Amino acid sequence: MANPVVGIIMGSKSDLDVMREAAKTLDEFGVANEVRVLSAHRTPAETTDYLKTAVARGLKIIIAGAGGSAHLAGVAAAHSYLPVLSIPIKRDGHDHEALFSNIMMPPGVPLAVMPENGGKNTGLLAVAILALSDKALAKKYQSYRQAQTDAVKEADRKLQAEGWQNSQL
Ligand code: RP5
Repeated sequence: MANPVVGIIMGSKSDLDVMREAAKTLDEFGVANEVRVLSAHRTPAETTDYLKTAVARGLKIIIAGAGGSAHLAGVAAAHSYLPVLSIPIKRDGHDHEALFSNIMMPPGVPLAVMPENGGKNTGLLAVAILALSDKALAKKYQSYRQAQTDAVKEADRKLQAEGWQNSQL
């Protein structure tokens, strides 16, 4: 995508199912993004280079997803002054090690740690941050949020009208 403002990086191709939700969400809001597989431990040189050039290339936010010991988000925060939103990848048969690793960042280098496998909400948070300085994007984001409010109010209105015993909600 031309002139990306959000860089989405993941430690392995096996993280893609989660990370594509972030990319899809950004696409839906028309936020230019790029998606890369960059591993903190398997491709450290490429990862470092990507992060060190991120600001010069116009990126404003990094979204980083990794599982296991999940170093990638911390490395991203170390090599760039950009805000880093971390998605801890929770794999089947594994525990919460990525989440715990990410939330244990010592004071001084912040990570915004999102829900495990929370690709969609992480994309939305990136939209909300960018919307602070983009009125058109802010309008879209507000409409998106309002649509959810309207849907819940409509569901409640129907429930009250039909009664929970009969409702096909
Ligand atoms: C991490 O290890 C990756 O982010 C991935 O979540 C996990 C497993 O990687 P693969 O062995 O599936 O490549 O570095």
